[in-house]
Amino acid sequence: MKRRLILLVVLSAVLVLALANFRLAAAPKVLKLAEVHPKGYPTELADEEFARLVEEKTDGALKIQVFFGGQLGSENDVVEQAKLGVIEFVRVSTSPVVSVYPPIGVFSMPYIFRSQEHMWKVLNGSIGQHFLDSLTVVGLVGIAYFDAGARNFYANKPLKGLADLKGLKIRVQPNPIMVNVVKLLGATPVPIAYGEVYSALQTGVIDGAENNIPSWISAGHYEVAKYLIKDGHLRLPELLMVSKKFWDGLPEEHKVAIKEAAKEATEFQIKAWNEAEEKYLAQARAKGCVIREANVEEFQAAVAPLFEMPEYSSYKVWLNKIKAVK
Ligand code: GTR
Repeated sequence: MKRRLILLVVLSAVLVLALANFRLAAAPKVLKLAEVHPKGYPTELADEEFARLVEEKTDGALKIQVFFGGQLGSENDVVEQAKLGVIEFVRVSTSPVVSVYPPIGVFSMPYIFRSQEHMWKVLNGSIGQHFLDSLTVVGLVGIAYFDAGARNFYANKPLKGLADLKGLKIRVQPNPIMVNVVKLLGATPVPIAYGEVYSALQTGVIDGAENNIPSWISAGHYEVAKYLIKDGHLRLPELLMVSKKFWDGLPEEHKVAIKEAAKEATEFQIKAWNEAEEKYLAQARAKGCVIREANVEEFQAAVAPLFEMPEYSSYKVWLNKIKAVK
């Protein structure tokens, strides 16, 4: 009887251990996704939707946690970390990618998209696919674009026209093309990370910045810089990318699931974006912000020499292709 009891105890212990082991083996892998925007911002909402879809499509095998609000670092930092495989997914602007993959700087050239529709035709066509695919050479896998609307200038002083930008210290993303654009417009470019813009405005390190209306409002920049001039110099696509190091170790069915999820997340994001643009514009008006329409031709003429700079000559072929997309 005693022997039987001991055997039973031993067998139960073995069973418990085996079950625990099985649980461990089947536990979903938790993956990181870096996002600079706060919770509820349209790209963050799309990241969450992407995470939900990936979990659903991989039957719970892949679980993505969205680290919003820049918790994992600046966009330039997280791009580097994704290259190393420390972070699996990043949602960033195409701008910080220019430092690791200069050809994508084509999208940072000003006034190249005629409208939101034109941009999406380009991104959904062979040009967009080319740039997503070519990121693998630097250790990144591009899986989707998101919408970031159009960027405009804003400052702590009234901006009625190009002349008002003269001499102002304007924050730009750490991207050499934007440095040149702002110089050509007569202002002083100050490249700093997104997370530092608010305090730089408050302390007077900068007089203004440039971004889309949802960022201007959601990051609180409008509190210090309430004058915005709508020149729409950039429609800078956002990118959702995977670390190639991580990607290469995935089974084929998970790659397919991630790509499908990214496609659906893009559709979701565009809708969220369009709603957010209206919502934030209404907020800007309610908060007493001053929004003026720019004489865009005046701005375009000022930046025209950029297109003749030798460092951007390799962009010409792509710029012509983009222009030709009807
Ligand atoms: C926003 C973009 C962010 C970040 C930011 C910036 O429009 O969504 O990813 O790039 O601009 O200006 O740094």
